[in-house]
Amino acid sequence: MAVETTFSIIKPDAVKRNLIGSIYQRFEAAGLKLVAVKMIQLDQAKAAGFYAEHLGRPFYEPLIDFMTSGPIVVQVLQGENAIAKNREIMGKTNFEEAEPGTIRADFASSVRENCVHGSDSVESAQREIAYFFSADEIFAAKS
Ligand code: RTP
Ligand code: MG
Repeated sequence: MAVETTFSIIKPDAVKRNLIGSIYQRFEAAGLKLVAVKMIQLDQAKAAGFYAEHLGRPFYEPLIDFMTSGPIVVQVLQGENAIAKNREIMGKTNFEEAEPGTIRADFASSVRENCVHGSDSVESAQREIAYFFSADEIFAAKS
């Protein structure tokens, strides 16, 4: 298994509900290292660019409204198999189908307000990391 980096968001619902520490604890307990971190507020354009793949879907506009509704925390996670491991810790998009013990099963309040985002492939991880972080903001060990 390779050491990978992946991109993660703690969404506005989780920031509002004081879940940043609980979610970070799960990343660290799973062996994922935080190598870049910041709190930001997305505007419409930045959120639309991030979710461009979903343009035209019925959930797109409410998703953009939700993602711009308050601050988020963005981070880069590094570890063995980090992309799949992070998706596993997050649980399925629909919290009602997520495995018990996953972030979404334990904390999400709806399909939309599901606490976290995680990259779903090597390509999306690269694109998403570059969308939020410059090279000098990332403290990842070079592999
Ligand atoms: P994410 O991109 O946030 O990591 O989540 P994901 O891959 O599990 O889900 P995706 O299909 O990429 O959808 C992106 C986000 O849109 C919201 N969503 N709402 N039917 C709905 O109301 C619906 N479907 C998706 C969720 O916030 C989802 O995480
Ligand atoms: Mg996705």
